Amino acid sequence: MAHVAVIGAQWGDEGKGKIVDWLSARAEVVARFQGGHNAGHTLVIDGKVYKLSLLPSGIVREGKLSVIGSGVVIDPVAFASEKERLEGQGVKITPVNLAIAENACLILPLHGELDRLREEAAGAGKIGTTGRGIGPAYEDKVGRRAIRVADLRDLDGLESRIERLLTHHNALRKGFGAEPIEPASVMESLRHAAEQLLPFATPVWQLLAEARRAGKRILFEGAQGVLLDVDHGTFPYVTSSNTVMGQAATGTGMGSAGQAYGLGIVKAYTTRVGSGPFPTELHDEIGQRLGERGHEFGTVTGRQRRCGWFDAALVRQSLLTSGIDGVALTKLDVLDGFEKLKVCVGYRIDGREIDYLPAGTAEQAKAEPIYEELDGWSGSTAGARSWADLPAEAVKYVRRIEELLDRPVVLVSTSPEREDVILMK
Ligand code: 2SA
Ligand code: MG
Repeated sequence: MAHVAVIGAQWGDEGKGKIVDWLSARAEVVARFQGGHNAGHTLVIDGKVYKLSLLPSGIVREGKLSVIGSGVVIDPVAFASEKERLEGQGVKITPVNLAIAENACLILPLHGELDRLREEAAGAGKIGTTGRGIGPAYEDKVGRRAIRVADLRDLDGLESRIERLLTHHNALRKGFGAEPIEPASVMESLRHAAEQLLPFATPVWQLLAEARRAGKRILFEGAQGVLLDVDHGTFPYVTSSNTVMGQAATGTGMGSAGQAYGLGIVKAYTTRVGSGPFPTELHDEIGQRLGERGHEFGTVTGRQRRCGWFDAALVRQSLLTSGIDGVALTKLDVLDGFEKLKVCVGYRIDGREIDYLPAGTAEQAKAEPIYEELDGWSGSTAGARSWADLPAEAVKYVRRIEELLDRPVVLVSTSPEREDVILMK
């Protein structure tokens, strides 16, 4: 299979970074197509930890081309600091191994501020965003107010665009009691952005078309997860981009990306950070144990993640809406030592049984999980690299998940280390 799209099939943090890193050994190009520096991908390579937010995971491997597609919203300040941090760890980042879509939209300081102002004002009704300005930046894109990377080539010509942007933002800010922003401060941000981004700016759709023609393998790296998709996720508790596989095409300009092999990354239990429905959430010591064993804290914000049992009904839905062909199951080792494991196979809503989560917020709030109970295992799966290393009950757990999801589990990850992977035939 030539091209692969790696898609988180839950609420993010499924361990995509490690899988993308592992797969990138077998690809020439790694491209991001949505989100921004709200993503948090942790790679552990020979004991060394790399934390990526905006840059594609391919950046840590030499000889790979990393692409930031136009579907990504780019914060130049975050870009500069992430680049500097990685360079400090010995990673080379040059226009030879990094390309940024010239038609991508920018995240400016005013976007982050608006994001945080809104969240603060919302109190208990907040979304629980990462506060990185992702939502407001996408709003400006769709609202046709955004400044794009290519615009930075002609800063002097941006006066009227900045004015239009500020007419909108200053009116919003007024509503929150925040001071208006002066055009000069936006211009200063843009000057910095031009310096940071322009060396990497290029029509990436062309690069990808050439790579494709040359028979190079392209890996599309999703961020967040399908349940955070603005169309198919648990709206309004979602991020502001499409996270499903179809976005790999629009978010890079490689129209045929939808034909890639869809690899869904699925954690062996469930986590979510931020507000919103989570039918299998555990508020007891089991949930706590999952969080501790799985080190469930946000990579970007350090926020504690909510934890619960595996939800097969929800993931099955994700796989279908996203066009997933096969599954990589991650963090199986976190379940080591549990006597019993539960898997959600559907929901009861007002006494009615259904096998998917309906779109209505009220119905979602009422959804009670229907569980199936499986035996746990006392042995360890941590670091296993072959099927034969797994306890029999762990094999059963994986096989049952496979049945419930109606997709093959093609890969199992058993630790954060790059090489701790079981490949299914
Ligand atoms: P936003 O900031 O507008 O995208 O937030 C909207 C919702 O999307 C969720 N979201 C995430 N959920 C899990 N992981 C994410 N990335 C980081 C990580 C998060 C972190 O990998 O750990 O460090 O906290 C991510 N990004 C966005 C967010 O929680 C809101 O529910
Ligand atoms: Mg993450």
